[in-house]
Amino acid sequence: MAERFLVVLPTYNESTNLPRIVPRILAQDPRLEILVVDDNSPDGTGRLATDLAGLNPRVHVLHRTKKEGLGRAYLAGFGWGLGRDYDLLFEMDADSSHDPKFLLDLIKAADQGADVALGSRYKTGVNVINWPMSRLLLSYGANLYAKWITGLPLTDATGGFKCFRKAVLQAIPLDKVRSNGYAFQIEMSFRAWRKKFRLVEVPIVFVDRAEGSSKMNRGIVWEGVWVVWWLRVARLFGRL
Ligand SMILES: Nc1nc2c(ncn2[C@@H]2O[C@H](COP(=O)(O)OP(=O)(O)OP(=O)(O)O)[C@@H](O)[C@H]2O)c(=O)[nH]1
Ligand SMILES: [Mg+2]
Repeated sequence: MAERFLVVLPTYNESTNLPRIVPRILAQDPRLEILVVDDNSPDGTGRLATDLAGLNPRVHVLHRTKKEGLGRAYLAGFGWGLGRDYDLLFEMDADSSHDPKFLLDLIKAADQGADVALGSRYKTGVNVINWPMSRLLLSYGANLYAKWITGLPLTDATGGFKCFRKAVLQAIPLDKVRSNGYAFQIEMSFRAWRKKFRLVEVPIVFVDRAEGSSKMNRGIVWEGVWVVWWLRVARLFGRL
């Protein structure tokens, strides 16, 4: 059977961005489909997603009742996609920070044997556009910290533009994944790495969102601070 790919696109108040990004994703490769996972956005993004799904059979939507964070949205989307037997499952932001053209690089890395292909902002220098220096330092520092504590061999462990081979998501006990913000990205990659899957980073350029507002908050940063220690300890005791 022909290969099928699913881009899981979590949204919370992305009504300006969603209708722009969807056709750009679909144009990259005919094997790509999209699952919008909307947490009942007050700005009506969910209704827009339903409309887009009605117009194109390659677009699907999962409505959730309340905002539960990025990690929960992805886990619900992965469950949906695994149940429908997609071969590759992608994570991608809907806020236009992730240019759909890099999907082709992720697909290529998977074709060449990567089990997890990860878009990296820091593999070839610093490829971040329009972030204030404070935000860049936070992200860059968080990555050094995560690498130092967990040993995860990645230049960008907190990035959210990724491609998982189906077998990886089947091997990770998704009901045990506990983190939800940027730490969710670290935890997923860490679990895949511990299970000896092949992680390959591909360089991407990240552009700060032009529309809508950031959902980043202090709780998300603090979660990252302790989750890396939990991963390290769990690894020490052979729990991961
Ligand atoms: N369904 C769902 N989507 C979310 C939630 N939080 C963030 N998102 C979406 O996830 C994607 C990435 O979010 P983040 O990058 O963490 O947040 P952000 O608002 O883009 O913040 P920046 O890192 O400042 O760009 C965007 O498409 C958001 O709309 C949530 O709780 N539920
Ligand atoms: Mg963003």
